[in-house]
Amino acid sequence: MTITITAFERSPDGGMGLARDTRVRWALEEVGQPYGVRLVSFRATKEPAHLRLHPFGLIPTYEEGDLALFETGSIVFHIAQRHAGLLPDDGNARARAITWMFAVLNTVEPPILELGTAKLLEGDQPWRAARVPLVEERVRNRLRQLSDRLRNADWLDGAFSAGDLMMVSVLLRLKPSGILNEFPNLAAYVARGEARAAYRRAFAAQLATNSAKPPTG
Ligand SMILES: N[C@@H](CCC(=O)N[C@@H](CS)C(=O)NCC(=O)O)C(=O)O
Repeated sequence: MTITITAFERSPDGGMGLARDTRVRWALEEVGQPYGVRLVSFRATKEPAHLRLHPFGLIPTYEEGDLALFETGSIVFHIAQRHAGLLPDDGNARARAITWMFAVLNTVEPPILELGTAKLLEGDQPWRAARVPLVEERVRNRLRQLSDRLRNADWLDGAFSAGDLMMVSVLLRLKPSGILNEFPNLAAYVARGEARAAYRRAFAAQLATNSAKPPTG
């Protein structure tokens, strides 16, 4: 069955791979599933045709036959359920890997997104100077906890899983801030994720779309 995902025709990051289609591309590459990409403009994501696929007018979406999904957590979980390579066979190990996926989206990603909002979207607000250090400290706190748990392990719980794929994807957002480098084991963990052949293929595919075009800001 053909898989089609959506991505921005011009990612605001100009090809840094931070748009969320990259994590879906990565998951599909890990399990060896070919996919097509329908590129959409920011405006098109707010129009009825796209809103039928994604009620909140965001990317990415995922279509496979008569199945249409949105939300990267759900999409990556679906891919991991359908194909071998992203979730362990053992029931308890599988449940733990899924727990990590939830932890990424509910506990780790929110303060990281908040930092992006405080720095970029609210960058011209009078409270920025006071707010950014507060949010940075919230991010640091989560990273400290994650760093303590990971210690010197390669991955979060045994073999690489969808939990790692989601965690690395979210931590990558912190690279420009420098905060990640305060935690050498996490920086090395992210580098291990980026070094995976499947990630490199996913990154290259999104870059091929975005590098020739100026960022839209
Ligand atoms: N929780 C959603 C977030 C999706 C999301 O925010 N996508 C961004 C691109 S990475 C987007 O479409 N932004 C456009 C907008 O905010 O209008 C997911 O994980 O799929």
